[in-house]
Amino acid sequence: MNFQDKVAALRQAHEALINRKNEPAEGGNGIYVKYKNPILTAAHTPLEWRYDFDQKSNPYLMQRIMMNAVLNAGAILFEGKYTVVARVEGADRKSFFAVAQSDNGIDGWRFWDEPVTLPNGDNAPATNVYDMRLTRHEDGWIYGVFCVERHDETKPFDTSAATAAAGIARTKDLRNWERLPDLKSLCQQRNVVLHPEFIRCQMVNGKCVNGKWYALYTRPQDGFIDTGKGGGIGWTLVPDITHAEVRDERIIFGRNYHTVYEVKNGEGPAPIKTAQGWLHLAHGVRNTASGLRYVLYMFMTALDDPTRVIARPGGWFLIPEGSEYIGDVMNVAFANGWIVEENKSYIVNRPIVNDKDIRRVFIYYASADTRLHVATTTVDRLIDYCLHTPEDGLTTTASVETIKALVAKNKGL
Ligand code: M1P
Repeated sequence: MNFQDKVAALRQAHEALINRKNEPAEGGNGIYVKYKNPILTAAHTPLEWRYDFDQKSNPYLMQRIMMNAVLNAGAILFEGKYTVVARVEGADRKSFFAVAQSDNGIDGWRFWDEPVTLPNGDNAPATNVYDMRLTRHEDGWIYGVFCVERHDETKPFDTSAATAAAGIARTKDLRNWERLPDLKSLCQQRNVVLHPEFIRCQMVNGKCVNGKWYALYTRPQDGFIDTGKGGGIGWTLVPDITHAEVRDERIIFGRNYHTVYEVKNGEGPAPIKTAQGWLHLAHGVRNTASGLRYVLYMFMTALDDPTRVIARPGGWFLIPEGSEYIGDVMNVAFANGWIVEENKSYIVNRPIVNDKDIRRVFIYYASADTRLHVATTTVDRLIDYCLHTPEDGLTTTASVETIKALVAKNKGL
């Protein structure tokens, strides 16, 4: 094959991959539908990022820049398209952000021509950035809050010692990003999520103090890997997002012995507002003989107080299954993006039908830190899941009693 034919074949195969239709996977649990194919992989990244198409400088048509993975993505509806800002990781282990869009949220995902150019602002340069949570805030900006990783200069001889902070950037068009100062915090933070609404009432000694604060979900950690005494999903209010600092941080959903969030517990994407409360998707981590296991779980908080947990379904909600299990970091399901469908006029006008919130939800989750998938469901199903899945009773006895109660109910039918 001559050079031009090779280029044509490469382009044809890439287009075929991008245009491949996705089908619902068989089976399922009635809560959500998974799909047969991942929506984005390293192979979906534009060929121009990887190949030098100049025959003179690349006569063998070799990949000059290799891509390793496409994973944890922030997600948003943007100009009528399902849009993710994905974590793309190159062969050099450096992650960067890249925008990809689809018309239906399930297939046809295509990256924009270039990765995101993220300015440093006044912050020290980062070695690595990842896991951007997107929040369309009521102040009119789209915020991206992400992990900023730097070498820990207090340990010059430890080449894997790192520090994690939350970087904050905002945009109106996903092309031009204004970088704000990193979140100031006394401990390490790398799973920080901006709540979409201002908090206008802060309870102090049982009394409401009126104001207008940005609210951040945090995940305080003593070390880069070690959680230490860091307790789980935290909450902090910030008067000025352009100088964000964790002053008062309290844990709203902690870690717990022998649960799926025993070792780490962090908020996933920004929560979804529903008539019955805020829906939260989060990750829980436990340790096993084969390393950390990351699963997704859900909870709900009160509409008038996003810190008050009102539903705590027990156990995991979504795990890596089958081939999802395998990849760079085995046994990991991670999500920092979901989209609730709001752009269809029939849904905007009639979101509640027969007491059910029929808006579709697209959950973007990555498996094994390697590829990005979608699972679809509805707001109503997620509420039903949260309100009617039994809580974790925290002991074997309690779990058995919960199962027996269900058996007895079924026998009585
Ligand atoms: O490898 C699993 C995850 O590990 C880190 O997550 P966390 O900070 O929650 O422990 C991140 O590197 C994340 O991207 C990755 O999916």
